[in-house]
Amino acid sequence: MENLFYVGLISIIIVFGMGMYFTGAVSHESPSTASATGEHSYNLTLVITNQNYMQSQNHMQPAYYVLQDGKLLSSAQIYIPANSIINLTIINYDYGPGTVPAQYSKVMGTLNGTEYVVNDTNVNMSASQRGQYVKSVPSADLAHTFTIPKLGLNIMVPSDSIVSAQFQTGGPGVYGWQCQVDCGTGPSGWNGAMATPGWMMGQVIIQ
Ligand SMILES: [Cu+2]
Repeated sequence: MENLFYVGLISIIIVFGMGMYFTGAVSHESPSTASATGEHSYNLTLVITNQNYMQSQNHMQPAYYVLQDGKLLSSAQIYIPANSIINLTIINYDYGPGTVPAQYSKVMGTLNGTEYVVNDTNVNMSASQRGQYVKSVPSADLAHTFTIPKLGLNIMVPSDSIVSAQFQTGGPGVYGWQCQVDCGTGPSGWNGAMATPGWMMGQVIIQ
């Protein structure tokens, strides 16, 4: 009985120590935490605004930004850590609808294959409207996606919503991200923001 007590005590000390180690090791990065298992996790927050003037198109266009340290930064290059759980939050001030290629009509590549969607968060929110886990979003409600095709990651972003999801990164690498909803300019809707880094596409650098 006494032995069990010490085994338990030592386990607690080891787990606590690892937690402190990981917390300390990542404290120079923006919001990061260590999960109960000691696995490195990282909070990535993206913001989508509309009505950004794009000079080359002479047109207002939607754009993704990275929210970091209280500032909106370009999404042309998004940095996330390797071998980590990424806690992704997308705050979307834009509306749809738009069309998406069939292969991106469902949530993919997240833990449990779901994402958590809170609609209409800026007004009229009540406890009963506080969001739901979904595996897809009807195209009538869809404004954008955050998609990393080569990683099989597809996050669907409804109009005027906040979306959260978790996904796991592997080793280091550079991957393209692209919104898959035709929210740009031109006959296909794939010009303008859809074809411009830092607007509806860019790179994800896993390091
Ligand atoms: Cu888009």
